[in-house]
Amino acid sequence: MVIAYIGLGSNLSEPIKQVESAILAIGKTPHSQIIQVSSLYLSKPMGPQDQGDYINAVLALETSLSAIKLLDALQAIENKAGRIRKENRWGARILDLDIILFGNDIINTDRLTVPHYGMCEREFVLLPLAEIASKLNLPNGDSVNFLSQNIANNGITRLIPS
Ligand code: A4P
Ligand code: MG
Repeated sequence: MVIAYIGLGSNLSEPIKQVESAILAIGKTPHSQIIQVSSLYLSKPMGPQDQGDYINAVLALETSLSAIKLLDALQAIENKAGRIRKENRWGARILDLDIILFGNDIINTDRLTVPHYGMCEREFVLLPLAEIASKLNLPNGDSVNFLSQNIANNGITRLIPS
């Protein structure tokens, strides 16, 4: 079993609902169970600014799937949510599910780069990750807590559950 950290993001079609239903769907992944879920965060768009704010979260999934099988499962959930893959980089999306970390593995294949290539520059990944895993270190030894405390927060806000 490994613990995978999955980043969730949405800025279209009722983003809070998109992220909440994605969490439920990820909970049904075979050979896996969710062990922690961060709060939801409201974040300013990284990339093109002519798009709405994002809802982001991170969850911890204990799984015996391989990383590639987990990616297949996450992409099936994205597709079911109506995700259309477009050319425009960093554009608006109904649902984006990224494997942020997969245990201590370092993966560099055509389909997977883990740790996620952007995780250390993204407050919308580091803050929710530090909320549920403040003692975690990356495979290169960097501390999640340290990284999260030293990143510009770009106006991100943690949503308090109602
Ligand atoms: N892929 C490689 N590594 C991974 C990984 N670790 N996890 C491959 C998931 N997928 C991975 O992904 C393209 C391909 O990346 C996949 O087929 C998979 O084989 P995609 O989801 O189709 O494309 P994408 O997510 O649009 O790619 P890109 O450019 O990496 O987008 P980002 O970097 O995820 O950025 N602003 C805020 N505030 N919050 C956000 O969540 N998200 C984005 C998207 C832009 N701005 C944002 C946010
Ligand atoms: Mg993605």
